Amino acid sequence: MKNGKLLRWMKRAGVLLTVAMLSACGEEYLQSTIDPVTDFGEVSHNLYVQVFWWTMIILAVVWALMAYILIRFREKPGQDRPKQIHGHMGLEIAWTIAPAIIVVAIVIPTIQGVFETQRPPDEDALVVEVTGKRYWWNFHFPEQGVTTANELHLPVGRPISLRLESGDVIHSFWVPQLGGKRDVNPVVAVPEGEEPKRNWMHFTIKEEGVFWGQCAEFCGEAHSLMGIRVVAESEEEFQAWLTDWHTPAPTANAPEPVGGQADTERPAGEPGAEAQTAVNQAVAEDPLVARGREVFFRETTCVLCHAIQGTAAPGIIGPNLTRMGSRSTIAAGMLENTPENLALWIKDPLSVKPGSEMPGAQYGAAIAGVQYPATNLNDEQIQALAAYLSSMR
Ligand code: HEC
Ligand SMILES: [Cu+2]
Repeated sequence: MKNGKLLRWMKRAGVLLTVAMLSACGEEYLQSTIDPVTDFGEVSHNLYVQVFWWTMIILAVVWALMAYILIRFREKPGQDRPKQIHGHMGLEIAWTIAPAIIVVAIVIPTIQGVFETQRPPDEDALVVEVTGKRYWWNFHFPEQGVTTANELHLPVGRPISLRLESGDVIHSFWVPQLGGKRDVNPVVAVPEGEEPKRNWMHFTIKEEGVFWGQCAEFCGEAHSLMGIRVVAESEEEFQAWLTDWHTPAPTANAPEPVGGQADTERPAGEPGAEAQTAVNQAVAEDPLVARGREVFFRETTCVLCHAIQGTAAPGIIGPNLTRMGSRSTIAAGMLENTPENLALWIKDPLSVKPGSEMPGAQYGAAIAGVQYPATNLNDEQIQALAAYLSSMR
């Protein structure tokens, strides 16, 4: 390449690079590692910042030396061969000791950080048992008696300890703004009386917000589609969410016929009239929702795998669907939670998430070696199911 051509090419590349860099500004990054919101996240972020500045110092020193050498020792016209040297004790010592000091300066805070983030759980911490499964996340609050999936509500300003374990293969829990990745391992059997080894993760969240994460250990076909959302909210909002979870959504169960007189009208003023009004109001619910409830509990297999708190649905193979309508996404972050998308998911989950282990209308699924049949649902049943699940907010 001629010099002029090379220069033009470099100019163009420079412009492109600048445009690319500028266009990266101002975006919202859902999984940023450089914007920690917990003490745990800050430990690794501070380390990252320290190492960054060390490398910047090294870069500056190397470039400064290079510039000095290029100018100071450049060949001058008529110059003799420069003095030849072999080895320089002072230099050898300097370039051995300087990097050693830098390595020690990085190692000390690294080891401190490892111990700080691997400590035993705090006594008063809010414990959440996190179970990674192909390809979704189960979140169980043992003290609060709450089980939910994929969307984890947590309070800010309180120590939290996540106990990580896998229901099948190795996964890794990673919500970058909360902190580093941590392996989610299957629990290995131990002699009686011993506590099986599990990984923990401890942090206190400092900011409200929704923080996105992702399984970070290859676990199978839909590994990259195994998202996590952490909803960090105030203590009051978190308590309200717990209470909601324990209170069945108004549409979760069929309205109870009051006093066994559900279908006879009573004129106002007569005994039982008030109860009758209540029944009539309850019966006025969306017929599609009522139909969906009927399909869910009587016409298909959903309850084999899914539970809904406060109803007769007991399944534990798939995600707990309590207050499903209030989740913002479906299937570990794959779809926005709308009735249309729910219908799509129930009909044909593999079209949404290839590799998923939920059976569709036309095909079954194998979970842990057990084959579950296709649900064989028609579109009317599917629309109704979607309306029922959406109604539970
Ligand atoms: C054989 C067990 C099984 C059956 C039967 C089953 N599901 Fe699922 N379901 C799953 C699994 C496993 C997932 C998680 C899939 C994933 O995200 O990879 C799931 C996910 C879901 C989700 C998404 C939950 C979330 O947290 O986003 C909904 C909604 C759902 N199922 C509804 C239903 C309905 C309605 C039926 C009945 C027609 C049904 N499922 C039948 C196993 C099952
Ligand atoms: Cu994975």
